[in-house]
Amino acid sequence: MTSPDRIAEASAVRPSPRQLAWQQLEFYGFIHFGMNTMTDREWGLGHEDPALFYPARLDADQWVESLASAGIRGLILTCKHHDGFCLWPSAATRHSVAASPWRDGRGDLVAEVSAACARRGMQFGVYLSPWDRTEPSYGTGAGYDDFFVAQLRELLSNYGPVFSVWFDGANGEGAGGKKQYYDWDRYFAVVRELQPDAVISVCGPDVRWCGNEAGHTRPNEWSVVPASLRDAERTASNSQKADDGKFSRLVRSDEQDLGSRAAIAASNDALVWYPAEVNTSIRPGWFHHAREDAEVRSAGELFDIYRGSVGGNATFLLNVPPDRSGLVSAPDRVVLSQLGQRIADLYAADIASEASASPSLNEAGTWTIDATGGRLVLSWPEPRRIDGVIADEDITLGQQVERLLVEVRTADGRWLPVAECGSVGYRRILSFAAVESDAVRLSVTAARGPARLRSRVIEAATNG
Ligand code: FUL
Repeated sequence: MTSPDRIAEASAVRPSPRQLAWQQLEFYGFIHFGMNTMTDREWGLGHEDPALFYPARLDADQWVESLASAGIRGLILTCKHHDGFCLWPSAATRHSVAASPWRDGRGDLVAEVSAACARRGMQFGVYLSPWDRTEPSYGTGAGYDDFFVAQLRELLSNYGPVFSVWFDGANGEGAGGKKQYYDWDRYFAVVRELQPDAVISVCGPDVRWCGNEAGHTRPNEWSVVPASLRDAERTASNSQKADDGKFSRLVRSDEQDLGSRAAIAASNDALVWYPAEVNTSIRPGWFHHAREDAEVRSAGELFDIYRGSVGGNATFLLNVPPDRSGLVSAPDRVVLSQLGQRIADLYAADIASEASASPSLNEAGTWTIDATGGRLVLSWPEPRRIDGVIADEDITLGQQVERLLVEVRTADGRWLPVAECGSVGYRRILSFAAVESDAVRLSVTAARGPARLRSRVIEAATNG
C-alpha cells in the first residue's frame, strides 16, 4: 500500500506558471523544414552544400494559416536539425541560409516564421538540435557548449517571445562516434535568463516527451511523477538512435505507468510536475517527401490522436512538413482543415450548459470534490442522444482524480455505466456508443485530494 504521506506529497505538487500557460495551448504544431527538405532525407549527413537550399515559393503565412485551420495555437520550428544547417543567419557558423541562394543569401526564415506567427496570434517556439553533424567543435565538450549557447542566445534574443525551447535527445553517433557531454544546466540557465516564460521541452525540466513518436498515449497519464524522469540524459537514452525509418511508429510497452499510486510508491524520488507532450507527424516522416503525399494521415486518425492526447492529460504537438518549394502541400491542408472542423464540432456539441446540475455548479461552471471523491448529476427536461463526456481538472490545484465513473439514467430510472477512467488531469475526453438519456452522473470514486472540475456532455451528431 502506498503510504498516506506519499499520496499527500503527490497531491501537493503544482505546475509552474510557465507549465500552466503551455498546457492551456493544448494543441500546437511542429514544422520540420530545412536542408533535409531539399535533399529528401530524414537525417542529413552534415556538410550539405548550402547552395541546395532554395525554397523558391516559401510563404510562412501559408504555413501558419494551414496550422491555424486545424485549431493549432502555437508553432515550433526546426531552426537547426541534426545536419547543422541553420535557418537563420547565425553568426556562430557559416553553415546557414546566409550561404544559400534563397533570398540572395539575405533571408532569415526564423524571422519570417516568427513574424507570420505574430501576425496570426500564434505562439512561436524553437527546436535547436543539440546533435550537430557539421559543427567541428561537436564532441569537444565546452567548445561545443559555447557554440550551442551562442546559437541559443541568438534564437532567444532576436525573434520575440518563445513559448517552448525543444531539445531533442536523438543522436546517431553510435558507440564509435563523437561523444559530446552536453552542459544541460548551462543551456537551461540561458533559456531562463532570456525567455523566462518558455518551457524547456523533452531534454528539459518542464515538458516530458511521452516516450514515442507514434501518437500513442498512456491509459492514465500523470503530470506528477518521480523527479528522475526529468533527467535529460535519461530522455536522450530513450530517443532515436538511427535513421532506419522504424522509430517514428515504435511504442515501448515498459513505461505505461509513470504516476499511479503503485508507481510513485516504487520510487524514492521527490515528486515533480512534469506533464506529457505527444509528438507525432501527419506523415510517416518528419520532413516532406513527395513519395509520402499519399500517406498523409486522415482527419479521423488525427482526431483520435487529439482525443487521446489533449483528452488524455497531455498536449498534442503535430508535425506538418512544408515541401521543397516552401509550401504546406495540398493533401496536408485538406486534412488540417477537416481536423479543425472535427475539433470545433466536438466542443460545440457540449450540452452541459442546458442541463440542471445537482449539486448546483459554482459561478465558473465548475463543481468540487473532497479527498474522498464526489458526484455531479446533469439532467435535461427531455432525453438527449449522448456519446461523450469531457472532464477537466483545474490543475492550479494539482492533479487529484484517480477514478471517474460516468453513468446515464435509463428510461426506468436506473443508472447505466457507459464509461470509466483513471486519471483526469487537465482534460479527459471519454467517448462511448450514443445513448438516449435525460441525465448523466459523474462520480469521482477515488482521489488524492480535493479538486475542482469542469464537465462537458457531448450530444451525438445526428448523422453519426
Ligand atoms: C527525433 C529526430 O531524430 C527526428 O528527426 C525528429 O526531429 C523528431 C521530432 O525527433 O528524435
